[in-house]
Amino acid sequence: MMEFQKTPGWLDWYADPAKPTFKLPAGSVDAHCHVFGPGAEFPFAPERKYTPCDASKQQLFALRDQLGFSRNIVVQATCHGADNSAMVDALRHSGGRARGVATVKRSISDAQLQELHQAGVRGVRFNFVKRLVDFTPKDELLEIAGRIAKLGWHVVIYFEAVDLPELWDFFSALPTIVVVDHMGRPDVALPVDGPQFELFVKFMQQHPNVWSKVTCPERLSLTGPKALAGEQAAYRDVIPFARRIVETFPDRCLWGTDWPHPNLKDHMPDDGLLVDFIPQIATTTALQHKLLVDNPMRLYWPEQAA
Ligand code: 0GY
Repeated sequence: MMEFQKTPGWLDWYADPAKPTFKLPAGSVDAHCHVFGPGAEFPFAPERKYTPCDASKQQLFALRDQLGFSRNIVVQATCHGADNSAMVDALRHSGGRARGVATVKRSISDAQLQELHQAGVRGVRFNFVKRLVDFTPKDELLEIAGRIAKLGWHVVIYFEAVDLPELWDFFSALPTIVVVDHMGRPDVALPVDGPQFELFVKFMQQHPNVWSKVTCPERLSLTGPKALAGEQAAYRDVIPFARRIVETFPDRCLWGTDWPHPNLKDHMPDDGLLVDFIPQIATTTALQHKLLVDNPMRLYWPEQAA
């Protein structure tokens, strides 16, 4: 049996999350989460940049129920490379309550793509965060995008805000819906109406096929999880950024926990408190319903969407 040693300093997911005070609307979707292994059953990829703790499908489904979600979108984590078996196994054991986003290589066959589709995969992820993956040539990614477009899938992109100018033309050439992870990772120390975030807003304005996950306050925040006396909330520096996206693009935003939160360095969030962050960024019941139910259902379960 393969034994894995976690990356030094690795923070494990929070074992006993609070029951959220915010009651999620019926049918809510956690639209960004992962499974890790377990490594003994689904070994981590040789080319991985980190070795995580285990985070199994059973633990993911227990979290879903504890928080009050109905469904999950399981996104292939880079520690599994292009071996989607742990993610696919989670989809197959979800009773139809999970769909997935895979990582694939150009060498994947049509039959293998079909098999992923049958399991519930509806997208591929292209990752441009240099600490997570090695470079993949753009022509290979465009070829993959062209093939998965025929299945009705979308492309999820993960990049750092400073890299958007250089990636703009490539992203513009993608022929599918394009979903951006974590609002394109803005530097939230900069003004919400400054040039960096304005560029991202402009990117969404100019491309009606682009959606954004308003996820990962715990990853983006510099002020951190502690609500100060008299201050509004945890992760208060992220609120104006996420709120801007939710209010400007109410029909093109998604929310997820990002459980089990890979590569956090200073704290591990209580996922219950992350759910309590939602009403800070989606401030009306109408916006909350779009963010948590209507939008993810339209993208991942169009056959069941209202
Ligand atoms: C996230 C963020 C990260 C990692 C991954 O697939 C991954 O390894 O996505 C990160 O380290 O920023 O979305 O989980």
